[in-house]
Amino acid sequence: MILIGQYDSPFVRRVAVTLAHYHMPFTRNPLSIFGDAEKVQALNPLLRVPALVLESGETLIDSGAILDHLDEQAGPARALIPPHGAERRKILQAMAVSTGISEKIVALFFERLFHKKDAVSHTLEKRQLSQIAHGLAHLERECGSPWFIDSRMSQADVTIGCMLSHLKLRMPELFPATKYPKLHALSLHCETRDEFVACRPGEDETVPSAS
Ligand SMILES: N[C@@H](CCC(=O)N[C@@H](CS)C(=O)NCC(=O)O)C(=O)O
Repeated sequence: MILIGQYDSPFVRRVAVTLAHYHMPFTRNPLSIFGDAEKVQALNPLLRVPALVLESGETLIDSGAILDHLDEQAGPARALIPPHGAERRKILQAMAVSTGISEKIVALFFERLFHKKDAVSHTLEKRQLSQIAHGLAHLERECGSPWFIDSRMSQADVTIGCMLSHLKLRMPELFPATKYPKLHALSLHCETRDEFVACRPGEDETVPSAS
């Protein structure tokens, strides 16, 4: 399998961490959504990462759909999302909030990157900052210890861990330790795991300047 995309994307990274967790071998093509736009769009009409090229040559897009396939391959006993029940619902809800926060961080980052300071929409910026803060407060309230659902690592941890590392990379000022102590502990817990360490963004995996 070939994973397309850079590890500074929380969506790419959660797929990579999941592949590593399942010990599924893969290689990576760290195409940039900016520098390699034509190549990325040939794989995904939406010009987004991640994409995953399977052994069969089939290409999957969207991290949620890719994770669904990986869980199916791993089987219900190993899957990071249980096949049914209250735990499954709780994990899926946490993932929905977490990916929603990541979408807002990416949108806000691009809003600031591609506009001159006085051209940034402060109405939109205020709304996005509120969505991020309320999303984080919700996850902080719901978070267990040492994992999100207390006893065992799930896809909620992978997705939240990758969302938090991306937030710390792009806008650390939005994540004060005193305000979100449980999420800080969860992030540290995740980042000591082998599968997270194996998928840290390299120094060359950055977004280019807007010019
Ligand atoms: N729902 C998608 C979101 C993927 C996404 O937004 N990826 C970002 C990188 S962090 C991207 O490629 N953005 C480029 C764009 O939308 O123009 C997923 O889960 O894969």
